[in-house]
Amino acid sequence: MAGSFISRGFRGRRREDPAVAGRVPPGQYVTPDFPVLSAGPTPHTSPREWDFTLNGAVDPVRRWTWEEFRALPRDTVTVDIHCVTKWSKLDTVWEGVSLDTLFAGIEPRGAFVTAFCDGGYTTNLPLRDVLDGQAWIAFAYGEEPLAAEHGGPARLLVPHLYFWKSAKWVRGLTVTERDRPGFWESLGYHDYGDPWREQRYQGD
Ligand SMILES: Nc1nc2c(c(=O)[nH]1)N[C@H]1C(S)=C(S)[C@@H](COP(=O)(O)O)O[C@H]1N2
Ligand SMILES: [Mo]
Repeated sequence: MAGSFISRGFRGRRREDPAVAGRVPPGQYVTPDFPVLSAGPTPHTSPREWDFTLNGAVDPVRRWTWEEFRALPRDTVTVDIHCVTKWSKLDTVWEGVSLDTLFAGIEPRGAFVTAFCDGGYTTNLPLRDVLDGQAWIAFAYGEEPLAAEHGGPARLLVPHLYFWKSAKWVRGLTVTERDRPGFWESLGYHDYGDPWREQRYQGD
């Protein structure tokens, strides 16, 4: 009897499981793990060299040093994340600066952004998907500074899209008038990547 009360937590939950019903997009399973998925080696940029830039079709261009960035108002957010390789992780806790804070007082002249990163990774998103409380530049995970393998010192966090859009080691956003495919999007991943519509690959 007693054994039946042992909680399995979210370990290996299938999306049909009532405990997670409505929170797991089609084709995904829930994992307690936090896998590392990187297309290349992990860059190590010290805070002294790190800055964050908003450029491209924006007026004015903005740049924050690490110190300036860390002095900005921050949010703590608890979100579910969904990787295109089919794992989802529920209730992940992050701390970061909202993109609304970074775009305050900036006049964008384009409807798209490309995130760029140390190591050369890029990913594209509609500008409207990173505003209105939907995206952060996260510098902490689970109350600890963000580990380098997960994108530290800072990564983009856009939980409502597949996790490849959440660019690790992010150094800035370029606003563009036309949508320009990023790294995975050029290799056949979906341009937008909505997990609830299973937009994994171009044509989905
Ligand atoms: N710079 C950079 N960002 C990246 C990637 C990458 O290879 N380089 N991989 C993406 C992919 S495919 C996923 S699923 C997530 C994985 O993040 P994690 O390693 O913290 O789980 O980061 C995304 N951001
Ligand atoms: Mo991924």
